[in-house]
Amino acid sequence: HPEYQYLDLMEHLLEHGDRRIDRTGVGTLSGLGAMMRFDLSKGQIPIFTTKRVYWKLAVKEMLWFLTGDTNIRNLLQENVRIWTDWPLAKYRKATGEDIDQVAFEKRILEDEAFALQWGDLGPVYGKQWRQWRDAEGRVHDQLASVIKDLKTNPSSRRMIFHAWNVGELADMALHPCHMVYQFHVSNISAEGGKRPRLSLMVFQRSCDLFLGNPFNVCQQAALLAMVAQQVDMDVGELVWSGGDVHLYLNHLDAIREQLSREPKPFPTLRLLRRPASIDDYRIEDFEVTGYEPHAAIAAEVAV
Ligand code: DHF
Ligand code: TMP
Repeated sequence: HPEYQYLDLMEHLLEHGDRRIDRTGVGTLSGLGAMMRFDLSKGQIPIFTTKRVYWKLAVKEMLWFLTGDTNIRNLLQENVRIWTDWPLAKYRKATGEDIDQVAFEKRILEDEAFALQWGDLGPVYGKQWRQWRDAEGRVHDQLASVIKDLKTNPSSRRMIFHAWNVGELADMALHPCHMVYQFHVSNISAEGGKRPRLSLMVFQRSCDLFLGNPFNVCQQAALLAMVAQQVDMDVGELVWSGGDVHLYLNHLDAIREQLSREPKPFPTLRLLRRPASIDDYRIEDFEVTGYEPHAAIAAEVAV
């Protein structure tokens, strides 16, 4: 079962990870360099089954990246609360006010001026994917360029979008974690005849394996399915690669519980509609069937 790539990586880090400090102060068991490959050609989607993964939150986060937006207000309107901790920490630090998460989220939702001032994460993923600003001030829609290349020059080895815009890192709430996306097309021999097959490789420089990774691989598979649909190709493989892959020390009991469980089959993803462009997908377009995971395992995110 392909989920063992994930479980084995966590087990490896439990046994051999380097116990070290990290930016958040929580501490991690860490290693450098990992890869997981998921064959999605039969319509599967890698939503891990050994704990329940809230795949709609992960796909909604991806749809939010695609809009180019960077304010948590639009996430909160979709009931996605995974990014609140960072603006909240900044607000508390700046004002000294001891506001709780629920009250802060309410204020972001109800007060547009407050959201503009305190809800923005800076020029993170969506901004860089859709509106990368270069040294001359020109703006580049990297995702649109990739889709254009896929349609006109699919043998290209330059179909990349990248979030690590060095000049803007200091303004981001968090530096990009999943930072390089590279597309690749197979079945494009000169003889033709076969339907081209689209694959995606991602490089993630830093990965919280227990909390972040299940969201990341699921949403990246969703992106691959959307782009393949837009360019009329079949789906091939998702190749996920990680730089600093780590287990937070406050997740270890949760991880041991997860490792005691047997994976179940991956569910199937179907796109119910063919939207006119990559900008027109909605969460209702994603149908996931056959997802019967083990129970959720709650854990604290390190801020
Ligand atoms: N920081 C750290 N330390 N780890 C992360 O994974 C991470 N991810 C970020 C931003 N900063 C991060 C964005 N993605 C959760 C999942 C993904 C995510 C942030 C948080 C999370 O907490 N997931 C929970 C449940 C979420 C919910 O129900 O709202 C989970 O059990 O999957
Ligand atoms: P860092 O910037 O110090 O590396 O911290 C970022 C943390 O967030 C790190 O634990 C990786 C994790 N992370 C993910 O695993 N996936 C994500 O999508 C995001 C945004 C963060």
